[in-house]
Amino acid sequence: MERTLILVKPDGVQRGLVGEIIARFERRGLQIAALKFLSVSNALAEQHYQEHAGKPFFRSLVDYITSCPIVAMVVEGPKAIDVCRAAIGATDPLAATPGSIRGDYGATIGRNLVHGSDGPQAAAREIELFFSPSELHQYDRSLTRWIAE
Ligand code: DAT
Ligand code: MG
Repeated sequence: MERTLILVKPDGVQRGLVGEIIARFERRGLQIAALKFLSVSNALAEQHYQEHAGKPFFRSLVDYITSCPIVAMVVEGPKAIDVCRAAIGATDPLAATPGSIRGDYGATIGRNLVHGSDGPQAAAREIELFFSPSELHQYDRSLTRWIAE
């Protein structure tokens, strides 16, 4: 069982796609472990995107994620990190497969709607940045056995 951090970025909120995007993960069979609506501070944005510090697009990335409240969620399931990355689609929406979130709703790399952690270490680090342990919920869902053996 894996957990991963998902963010519905400001363009997803502004465009009224929060419900649609959350539904994509629910329908994929992922279980919600945590969910909140928050404004991202400059400091949190810089920490979250620390691997991109120094890149030419870093400042605009931080400005973008801090420009409007976002939805942060933790979802879990077998191979949740890769399942979510597949549901989200390639970083550049132009290259994202139709049927993925970015492939269906995105057009440019600077407005690609959603974030998903890219590996187990990133997931652990990012979940801790956005959620305290008491905000993460463990519970049994009866349909889980119909999603994974
Ligand atoms: P992803 O969000 O698919 O994990 P990433 O971690 O490589 O992609 O980059 C984080 C975000 O930074 C990405 O969602 C959009 C932006 N970004 C990445 N590469 C970029 C580029 N070459 N030009 C502009 N923005 C870029
Ligand atoms: Mg990334």
